[in-house]
Amino acid sequence: MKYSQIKKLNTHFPKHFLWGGATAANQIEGAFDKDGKGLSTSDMAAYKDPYASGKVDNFTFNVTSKELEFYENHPEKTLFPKRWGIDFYHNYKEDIALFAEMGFNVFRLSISWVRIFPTGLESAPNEAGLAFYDKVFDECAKYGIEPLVTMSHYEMPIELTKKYNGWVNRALVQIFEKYAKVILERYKHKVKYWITFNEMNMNLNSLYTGAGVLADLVDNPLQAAYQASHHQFLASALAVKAARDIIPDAKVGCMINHIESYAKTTKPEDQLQSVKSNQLNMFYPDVQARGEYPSYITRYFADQNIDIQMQDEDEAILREGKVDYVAISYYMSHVTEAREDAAKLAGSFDSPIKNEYLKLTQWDWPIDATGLRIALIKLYDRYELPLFVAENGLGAKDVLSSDDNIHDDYRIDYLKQHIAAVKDAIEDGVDVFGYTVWGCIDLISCGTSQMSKRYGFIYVDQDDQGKGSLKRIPKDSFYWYKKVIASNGEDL
Ligand code: BGP
Repeated sequence: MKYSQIKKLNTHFPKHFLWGGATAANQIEGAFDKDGKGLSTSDMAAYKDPYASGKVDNFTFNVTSKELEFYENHPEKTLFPKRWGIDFYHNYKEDIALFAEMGFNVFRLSISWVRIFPTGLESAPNEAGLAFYDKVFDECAKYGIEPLVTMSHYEMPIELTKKYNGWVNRALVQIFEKYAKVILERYKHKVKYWITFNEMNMNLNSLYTGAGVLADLVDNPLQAAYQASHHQFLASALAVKAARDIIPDAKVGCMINHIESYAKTTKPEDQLQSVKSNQLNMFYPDVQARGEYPSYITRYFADQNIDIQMQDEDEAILREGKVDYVAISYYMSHVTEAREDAAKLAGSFDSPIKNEYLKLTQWDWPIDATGLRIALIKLYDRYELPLFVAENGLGAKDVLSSDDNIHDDYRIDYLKQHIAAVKDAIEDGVDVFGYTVWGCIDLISCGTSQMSKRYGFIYVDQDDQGKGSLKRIPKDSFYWYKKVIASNGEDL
């Protein structure tokens, strides 16, 4: 027997590869005050922020206690685009039908915690909220679309921020566990694929968005980010355990925003920094996939004066709640070098060092399809667990042409390169089982709260002020992706 007969080279996407798109409740649903829903942290993330600056805020990842107080007292003075989304709440049938037309066999969406527990503290869940997702999952089932559900995607009850300052408080662990058990139980016959927390590593970047924490109320934001993350690790592990009890064939994943860090030069110190930056990026799946804190973090915590609170049972909880797969969002790579602030920059979206080989998006995000291949190879080497690309895509300002279409060849180009990179990674031996394009229908941008930063295959007629008919128009990329899916990734 020859080696090649035992180990086959994978030159194609696997037969049952999951193709689809990804969204988050707070960026699409709207109907922010319907059917008993409570207010979430994302309902309090403003686009136009008259209190802080009087001008359009281009980055809404952090909110201070003063801003929150102002928004609560003067909601009429600002814009909260995540309250209106794209009204998926009332258009889900039409939208899912369009996804089906493209051939999706998976749709990633999140459940809005505040539809289920409006303040997080109720003893019983809100039936109307639960019923909404039943309808959504049933609609998916009609077309053979597998839902992949994120339990917590950048939103949580604002009451938990006000009462506990979010995830820095250990009380959140049990509160979340209860929410997780309720949704697992309710949807056990409808949902098999789960992600516990979206991009947990972004806590380092966006304490409010990721962990519901008002950073001005903590002494040391970095310490708070790791403390909040520790509580989310526990909550995630408990949710994994609950999923195994409730849904025997459930697949539960963790997720990070993977930003690969290249060394600026071949200087050994720069190379070392790249190793360290990448370790920090993978710290989250290290804990969630291996079930324990990695040894390198001890020195990092000591260097950064971080000392988080743990309890005796925590190590066992983490060990027993290891995930089944690792999901990533992938948008860009970074460049790093040996410098004082390198550790801080490792967790940040913005890198001050440019990569001369890469073009940028309209929002200055470096476009690097090979970086996706590198990420997949490294993550598989590290965990030998199945991988899922839960987000990837191009945010761009689409313009409606005179024939009322969107000719988004730039998006097709971007996706073509990245899907080819996934295919190459599969040929490199990596086990990737699905790919969902971020914002498969135009939605409210997470970081900027703008509508005009569009990712979709489907255009939604709405502007940054929330004006428009909400009409859905398939873009050129819609027909292209349909062809990609129909050919199982052969026809790019
Ligand atoms: C990820 C988030 C998404 C999302 C995407 C694009 O970090 O999980 O919610 O929106 O990034 O980011 P943005 O909307 O800021 O362009």
